[in-house]
Order: sequence, then C-alpha cells, then structure tokens
Amino acid sequence: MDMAAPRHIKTTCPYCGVGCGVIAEVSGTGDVSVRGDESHPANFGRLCSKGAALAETIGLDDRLLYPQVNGAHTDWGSALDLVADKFGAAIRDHGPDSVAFYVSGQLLTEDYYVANKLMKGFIGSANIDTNSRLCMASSVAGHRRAFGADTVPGCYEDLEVADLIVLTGSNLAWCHPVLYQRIVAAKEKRPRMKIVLIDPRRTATSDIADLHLAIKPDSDVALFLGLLRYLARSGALKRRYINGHTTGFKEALQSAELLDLYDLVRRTGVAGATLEQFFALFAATEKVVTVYSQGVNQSASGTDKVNAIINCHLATGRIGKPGMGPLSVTGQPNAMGGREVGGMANMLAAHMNIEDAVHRERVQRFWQAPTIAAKPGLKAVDMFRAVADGRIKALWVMATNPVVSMPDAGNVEAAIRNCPFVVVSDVTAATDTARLAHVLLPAAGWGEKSGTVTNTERRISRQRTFLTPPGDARPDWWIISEVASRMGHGAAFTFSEPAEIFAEHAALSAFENDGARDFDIGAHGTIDAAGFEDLEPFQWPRTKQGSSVERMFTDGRFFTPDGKARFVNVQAPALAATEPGFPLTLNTGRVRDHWHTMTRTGKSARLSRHYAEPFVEIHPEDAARHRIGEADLVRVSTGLGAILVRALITPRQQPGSIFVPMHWNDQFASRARVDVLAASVTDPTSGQPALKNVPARIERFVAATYGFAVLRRKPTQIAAEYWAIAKCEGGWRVELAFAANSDDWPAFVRDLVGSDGEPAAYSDSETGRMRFACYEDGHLAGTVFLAREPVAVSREWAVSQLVEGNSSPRTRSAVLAGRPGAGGIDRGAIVCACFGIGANEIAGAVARGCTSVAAVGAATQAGTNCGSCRAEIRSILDAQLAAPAAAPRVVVPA
Ligand SMILES: Nc1nc2c(c(=O)[nH]1)N[C@H]1C(S)=C(S)[C@@H](COP(=O)(O)OP(=O)(O)OC[C@H]3O[C@@H](n4cnc5c(=O)[nH]c(N)nc54)[C@H](O)[C@@H]3O)O[C@H]1N2
Ligand SMILES: Nc1nc2c(c(=O)[nH]1)N[C@H]1C(S)=C(S)[C@@H](COP(=O)(O)OP(=O)(O)OC[C@H]3O[C@@H](n4cnc5c(=O)[nH]c(N)nc54)[C@H](O)[C@@H]3O)O[C@H]1N2
Ligand code: SF4
Ligand SMILES: [Mo]
Repeated sequence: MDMAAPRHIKTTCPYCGVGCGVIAEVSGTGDVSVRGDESHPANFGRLCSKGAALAETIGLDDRLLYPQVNGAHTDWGSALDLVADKFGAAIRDHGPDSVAFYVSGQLLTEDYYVANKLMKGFIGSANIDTNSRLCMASSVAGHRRAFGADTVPGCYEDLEVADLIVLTGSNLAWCHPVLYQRIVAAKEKRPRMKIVLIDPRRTATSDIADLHLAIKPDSDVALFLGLLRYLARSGALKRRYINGHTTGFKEALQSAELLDLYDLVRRTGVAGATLEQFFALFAATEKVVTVYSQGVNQSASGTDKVNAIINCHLATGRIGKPGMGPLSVTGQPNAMGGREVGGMANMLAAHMNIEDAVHRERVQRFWQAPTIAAKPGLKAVDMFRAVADGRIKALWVMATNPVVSMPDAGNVEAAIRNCPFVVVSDVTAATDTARLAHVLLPAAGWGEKSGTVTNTERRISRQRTFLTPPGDARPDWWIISEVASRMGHGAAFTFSEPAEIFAEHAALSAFENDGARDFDIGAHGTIDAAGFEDLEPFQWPRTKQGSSVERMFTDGRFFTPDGKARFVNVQAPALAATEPGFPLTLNTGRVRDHWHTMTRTGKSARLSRHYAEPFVEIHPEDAARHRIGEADLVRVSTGLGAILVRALITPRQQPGSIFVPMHWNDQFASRARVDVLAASVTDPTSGQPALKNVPARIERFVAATYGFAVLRRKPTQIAAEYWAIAKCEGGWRVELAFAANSDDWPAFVRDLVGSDGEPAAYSDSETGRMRFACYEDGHLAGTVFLAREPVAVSREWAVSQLVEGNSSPRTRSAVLAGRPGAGGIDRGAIVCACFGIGANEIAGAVARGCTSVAAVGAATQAGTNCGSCRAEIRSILDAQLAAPAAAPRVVVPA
C-alpha cells in the first residue's frame, strides 16, 4: 500500500447512544481527522460537537500504557497471573459470590459478552453489574413488565414522521444532538409537527418546544396517570386494541381515576389549562412518539414512570406503527449491547431470564459451562455496599469510573480503597477510581479496538480499528479471556478475534429460540472474519430466515406468555416531605460538550471552552435569598458531604431547584464530585439510583482572594481552597479561590506556573488587585490574576495570550493590565465549539442586525457545522437581556 495515501475507515462514534457513523481519515503521516458517515442510517453524515472533536481526544497524554501492580510497571503475564490468582483464591476460600465485576455500557458487545460468560457460566456468580444500572435499568424493567422482554419498539424514522413528539426527562439538544437535529430538520419541513417538553428545567431543548411543562421533580407518574384518565374521558381510547392485545387496563385506569385535575396541578406544579392543553394535543394526535431518558429513569419511581408512559401508548394502540410509540433513548454507545449479552446482575445472556431454570440450563449447555449462576447477583448500589462491608474480596472495574459516577461516591471511594483486591481496566492512567487500584490494566481505546455496538433503535454497527494500540494496551475481550484461561477455563475462551465472539453471541441468540425471544441475530451465527469486517449497520432481530426489523410489535403480539402487552397498575408516589435543613432539590445531569467524567472530552481545548468550571444553576430568587451573586462561589451540601462550585444564576431553573453537572471530579476541580452528595436511594423495581432529586442546601462561599491563571504546563498540585482546571489552546486555564491571604503570592505564582524566574508583577494596593506574568525565552509561561472579588478578566483573551503572547513591551503591558490592548478583541465565552465563536461575537452580529440563527451563521460561521449550539445562539438572539442558556457569564471583561 502506498504509505502516503490516506486511509478511510468507517466506524461508530464512541459517545452517546445515537450511534452515529463516523469516517476516520488517517493521512499518510498518521494524522487523524473525522467526519460523519453519510451512508450511516443513524446520522446520514451529521455529527455533534463531541463527535466532530473525536480526533482531538485520541492523543496519548494521560493514557495508561502498561500494566501496573501497586503503582509499578509490569508485564502482561505477571499482571494477568496475579488477577487470576487473587480471583481464584477468593472463590476457593469464600465462594463465587465473594468476587464481582463492575462493567460498562462503553464496552463493546464482544468485551461485554466475554465478561458475562466468565462470571455467570464459569465463576458461577451473577455478581456482574454495570453503569447501565445508573442509566437504563428502569427502562429495562419497564419494558419487561409491559412487553415481557426488553424490547425497544420503534426507530429513529418515527421521530421524523410523528406529528407530536413528547420529550420527557430528556435534554435531547445536548445529550443526543444528532437526533435533536433530525427532529429540527423534520419540523422545518413539516411545521405542523408539535413538540412538548416535560422537564423541571428550561433546557436548550426547550428551543424547539411548542409547549414546555416545567413539572415539579418526580411528578411524571402523576402527569401520565392524568393523561390516561383524560384519554379515557375524551374518547381517545382504542378499545379494540386494548381488548385484543393487552391485559390489565381496568386496574390501571382505576388508579388513574384517583387523581383529579386539582391533584395533578398540586403535584406537577403546572397550571390546569396547560396540563389540559398537553392532554388534548396527545388525545387528538394519532402519530405520537414519547421520548424519555434520565429524568424518567434515574428516579425512585423510574420504572413506574416508564410504565405510566407505555400505558398511554397501549391505551391508544400507538405502538408498532410508523411515527408512534414510546422511545427510551439510550445514553452510552453500547447500553443496548450490554443488555443483549445479559451483562446485568438480574439478566442472562441473549435476553434470557436468570430466574428461569429452562433458560439457565439452555445457556449452560450452549456454553458447555461447568456451572451457571443460580440467582440474580448484586445490583450496582448493593454491590458497592457488599464491597464496603467486606463481602466482596476481589473487584474488577472495567470502563467506568464509579468513584465519580456512583451515588454516595464518598463511601464508594472508601469501600474500593478498603477492598482487599481491586483491578481497574481503563484507557486513562489517572482517574479517581484508577488511583485506588492494586492492578491497573491498559485497555485499547476507540480506534484501536474492534467490535460492535448497538444504538437506541436496535441498530448494530461496527467499531473498526484504524490506530495501533499504544504501549502494551490490549482490547478488553482479550484481557478477560486471558484471565479466564489462567483460571482454568481456557477451552471456553479460545477467542482470537472479535468476529469469533460475535458469531458465538449471535448463535446463542438463535439457540432453541424459534421466535419466543425478541433478541435473535441468528443470521450472523456463522459469520467469519471477512464477513465481520464488511458487516453493515443493521437492526435486530435478524433471524436465520428473516431480514432486519425496523419496528417491533407491528402485529400486536408481545413476548409475554399470553402474547399480550401488560398495563402496569402504577400509583403516584407518596409526596416526599422536605428534609429539615435541606430545602432545595438538587438535580444533576449533563452539559453539551463534556462526556461523563471527562477522561476524554477533558483533553480537548475546544470542548472545554463551553463550560470551563463546575457550576450550580440557581433561580434568581433563591440566589437573592442566599445573598449569592453572579460569579460567586457556592457550597452545595447534603448530609453526606459538600462541594464547591460557581454560581450560575438563571431563570431557566425553578425556584427551589438547583442543577449541578455530573462531570467534574478530582482530576479537574478541588471539590466538585456531585455524587458525593447523593444518597443511595433506588427504584424498588430496577435498583436504579435517584440521581435527579436530592435534598440539598446552598451557602455563599466567601473567599479572601479569588484568582484566575493561564499556564503553559499543567501544575502538579494547586494550593487553593477552590480550583478548577481546563485544557485550553497552548496550555491550561485555572480558576482559583483562597480562604486566606498569602504573605508570599510570588512564591505561589512560581509554584503554579512551575517557573523559576521572578514573575513580572503589578499590584494596586487600593483595590487589592494583583497580576503576575512569567516569561520563558520570550514566551508567556503563565499569568495569574488575583483580586478580592471574583476576577473580572476576559478569559478568552487571557487564554489567547498563551498562543499569541510574546514579551514585547506592548503585550506585556496588556497582560499586566488584564485586558486587550488597542485593537484587541474579546470574543466572550465560547458558544460555537466548532469554530470557536464567542457570545460577544454573536451578540455583536445581532447588534449589527442579524435576526435569525441562519443570519448569525452567515455572519460569523457560528452554528454552521455540527449545529449543537444553535439553540444557544437562538437564546442570545431571543433574550439579549437574560443570561444565555449556556456559557456561564462569570466572564465579564474588565
Ligand atoms: N453531552 C453529553 N451527552 C451525553 C452524555 C454526556 O455525558 N454528555 N451522556 C450520555 C448518557 S450515558 C446518557 S444516560 C444520556 C442522558 O441524557 P439525558 O437524560 O437527556 O440527560 P440528563 O442531563 O442526565 O437529564 C435529562 C433531563 O432530565 C431532567 N429531569 C430531572 N428530574 C426530572 C423529573 O423528575 N422529571 C422529568 N421529566 N425530567 C427531569 C433534567 O432537568 C435534565 O434536563 O446522555 C448521553 N449523552
Ligand atoms: N449525579 C449523577 N451521576 C450520574 C449520572 C447523572 O445523571 N447524575 N448519570 C449516570 C449515568 S447515566 C452514567 S452512564 C454514568 C457514567 O459514568 P462512568 O461510566 O463512570 O463515566 P465515564 O467517564 O464514561 O467512565 C468511563 C471510563 O472508561 C474508560 N474507557 C473509555 N474507553 C474504554 C475502553 O475501551 N476500555 C476500558 N477498559 N476503559 C475505557 C474511560 O477512560 C473512563 O475512565 O454516570 C452515572 N452517574
Ligand atoms: S450525537 Fe454526537 S455524541 Fe452522539 S453518537 Fe452522534 S456524534 Fe457521537
Ligand atoms: Mo448513561
């Protein structure tokens, strides 16, 4: 092959469950760039800001390159022997249930399949659970209750042909941006399409909503019971469908009848007329899709929320037809694949049931396994409780960061720290969880590994290899198989490539199936390496005989014993009393440009610009009550702990509710792990934690000195009460606050910058403002701004000095003055990540007469690539006065 010719490899984005097709181009010199795959049916060429920045996140900084035992570099043989020995010893001495795997929806199906096979069939325990417990468990449980199987009925095309889309507990604009863009495009073509958003917050997604119901937290069950009651009273029921294809309607309706409009208004906090407007729209529109995500799943009533939604679709027969149905959008790239291989503590492989002796015997026989787990294992929250109280002697964490993402994260951290033997497989060397491992195993990352993922609409796509794994990194399936054979199970784990694993998984899905189980991809049971290489994206099921299926339940038959769907008789949950001392509801979730615990997006300067520090969104009334001003620091606390984050005051929040993103952790901020605050309250059916409704309180944190710094090198430690660090072009930017004043600020600055030279300094004794700049060989190594109040320097401008700043007298004086010199510009906080266009530039374009998002795009380029920021551009357009949806306005030019 000509080394200079670029290669183009079709693969799949490793972030969200939309599952967009990506084409990676590797140039002759090895440079990688990515673009959307126009032939992929999930995205038809579109990508969001995260997908578009993928090439910036595959660098080797922070990569875990070699196996480590107790912090020391070792070889694979020794590390794998040790893992097998320790797991083997625990099983011998304390039984199979004394070990556990905690895995992830970010593993490929092949990795997941092997981990599940080892635990359930060869170790003989079901103690394998996954971060999908925090994510999809309520949807899984709801599907199984209603349909008899974990089946997603519809597909993406339904979103384009629907006349009404109800988005509940989903911030689609930021979390599934390509689906959001598909809806935006469909609505532009067919303006009569209506969109209703149900979310306590006015998120960026409200931009396309015709109606927004800002419900009280966790009032969804009541709302959908109210809808069912309205449907019954307004003649919108499909009696033929209910009688022919469902059971349990009468009881479900009786429960719905218990709530009248007055109760609904009280519970939801939404005006009666607005509720009725929504109900009437739903009743009158045949083609309705209800999309839901974590505002539904992550709740103590999560499974009931799912069934309350499904009940309304069954009652109107709106399921299994184009443009109709409930649609649980999945979070992680392979949340679905994990469910298909049965990688949860209460499931068995290939959508078989662990409670069913026939299924257990069948899986054991297929695997020719010595044993099979006889009962469900520990779900995530219980698993970490068992780690804490010493029942788990050996724990293996793969592709997830529970010290950040589990509720009660402080106690989860302590449990892992005290566990006798902990293995972590990751791609990143320093994560909050990895730092506690006895054994660290370097996994191959995106682009280096090969296998399949399944997206929200049951579409299985290939992830393909286009990079060589660095150092000693190896694919997860290989690591697990090696440990399995060292534990004496070699014959069942002889896999030499992912195609063999996929073929086995496909064969098991068809094994003694004959239509009784939904998940059947028997068509691929004998696929070979070449066939696997060429495998095109397809939707399951795809049986030996049949072709792929777009929509399930088209014939009104379900996977229950009688073939009928079940109405679930859900009740509105008891109203929670407020916890004394903790009057606010803490809601948590995501921002547009960061992914979870930031191990990958935190490497991209572009993605770190949208929000550069952890924050709490507070309604102006609550802020005033607590004397919290814009850009102040806020301590958010619960009985379990406290975090320190920046105030972002916005009417998009309801009074009484606050919102903190889940992303920031000990690698990026001094104290911002929000899951430290959340108690392990779980849904009784699914075991999914309630991460959206945590009683909390806030206080203003008054610092003696505030600071902001831009640094060429990442500091090794930061001596400040509050710090938050973000990647920027040419280096790092750091927000700072100090509880006490220092008598030697120059020494602090030298440490932070990591520079020996004496910093140039400017200080104003009257205002207490100080500025320092350190130069190395004529280039800025770091600049630090300190003040008694939150530092008011333009962040974007200060950051630009790392790239542009040289030590000419003019730029030196500008750096010390803390603002652009004559002719300099301040772009403002970045809104468009793709082109780096700031709020000030967009506001400027509006001031110059742009009146539409398209006009702003034409004038500035903002929003013209991935489109993820269009909602925010519109909000700047719409409300120059109110703070924009994103972009914390901490950054006011001096
Ligand atoms: N940018 C980005 N995208 C992502 C991810 C990421 O980390 N970053 N992660 C991916 C993953 S794994 C997941 S699971 C998805 C999550 O995707 P989403 O579920 O859309 O995201 P969240 O921000 O967790 O929560 C969604 C909304 O639920 C609302 N909510 C809170 N309580 C309630 C309630 O009681 N009722 C209702 N109706 N709504 C409520 C919140 O205010 C929030 O706006 O995103 C995926 N996509
Ligand atoms: N408060 C609050 N907490 C939440 C949520 C919330 O909304 N609010 N959401 C929950 C949800 S829905 C989710 S999905 C979780 C997500 O939470 P986590 O799963 O903990 O988050 P990630 O940062 O995605 O962790 C993935 C880890 O796998 C590593 N990794 C990446 N690729 C590979 C690979 O190929 N192999 C291996 N071995 N490792 C790899 C990454 O470096 C990273 O350390 O958080 C949950 N926690
Ligand atoms: S919507 Fe964005 S993050 Fe999700 S799969 Fe597509 S490109 Fe990746
Ligand atoms: Mo998730």
